[in-house]
Amino acid sequence: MTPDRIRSLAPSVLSAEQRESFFARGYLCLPGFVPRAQLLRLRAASDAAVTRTRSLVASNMDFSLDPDHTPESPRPSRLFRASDEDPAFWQYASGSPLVELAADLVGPDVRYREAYVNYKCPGSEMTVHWHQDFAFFPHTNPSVITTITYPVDVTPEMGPLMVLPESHTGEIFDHYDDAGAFKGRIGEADLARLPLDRVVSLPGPAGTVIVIDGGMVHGSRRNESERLRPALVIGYSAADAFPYVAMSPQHSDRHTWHVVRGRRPLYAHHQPLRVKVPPAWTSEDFEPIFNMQRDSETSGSA
Ligand SMILES: O=C(O)CCC(=O)C(=O)O
Repeated sequence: MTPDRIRSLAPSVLSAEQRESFFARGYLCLPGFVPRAQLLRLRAASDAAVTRTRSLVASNMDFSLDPDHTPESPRPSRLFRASDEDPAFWQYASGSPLVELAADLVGPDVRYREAYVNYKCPGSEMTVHWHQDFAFFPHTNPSVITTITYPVDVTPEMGPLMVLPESHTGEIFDHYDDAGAFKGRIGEADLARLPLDRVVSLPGPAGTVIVIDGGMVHGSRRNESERLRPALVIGYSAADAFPYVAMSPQHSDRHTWHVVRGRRPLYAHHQPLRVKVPPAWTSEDFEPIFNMQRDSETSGSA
């Protein structure tokens, strides 16, 4: 699906202006997007996941934990495969209004990718350095999006998502280091070429949904507040965009790569894009983004 084909179809949850703004700027921030009842279910599911980490002493296939996590003072950093972990997450990821939002942006046939929750605990060092999602899972065409839902109010000091508007129209940067290790972040030399003074921070009230293009340069700072910052991340693509590599076992849930709206395509749509192929994402070489980014800490912080 190309933007021109998508434009020929009327949007259902966005206005035509919002859709144009997404194509031009690479992101939308939609406060109040999640209906109240659904928001309460998501918040309860997120809280219940935090409570489940009380039985854990170390990270596992379901949760990544902060180094100072204890069962008495639970400090998760990521819930993997949220759609499998709680029906509330899958109901949200596979239903309206989120899938309709995806359809407005990638076309009527929508492929689901993944769902996970990033938790930034108060006092946590967790920073997400500048990166582009497409570098983690390149597809045969760029009709790939990520949605971020805030189940609670996210204020500016809580480490909200930050985006560099229009960066989705440029190149997909190298996310490997000079030694050939995938670092999940854009290197210093490339960052120096980017107008990071134009970065936009996106705090928002509970129920805000942010959607970014797979090529968007984005990241987030640490949580400087006393409150937990959960962010539910759910990805989709046009159904005719096929991934080059499998998802890591940590991120691959029962529904990964399923078409959740419209029809399963019989042909892939190809659009040439130069992007390095990421690692094979076996369980052994997979690390959550903040771990793989951490051992190359430099001034390129978000
Ligand atoms: O949780 C965040 O602030 C950033 C999320 C993100 O960019 C990611 O998980 O790739």
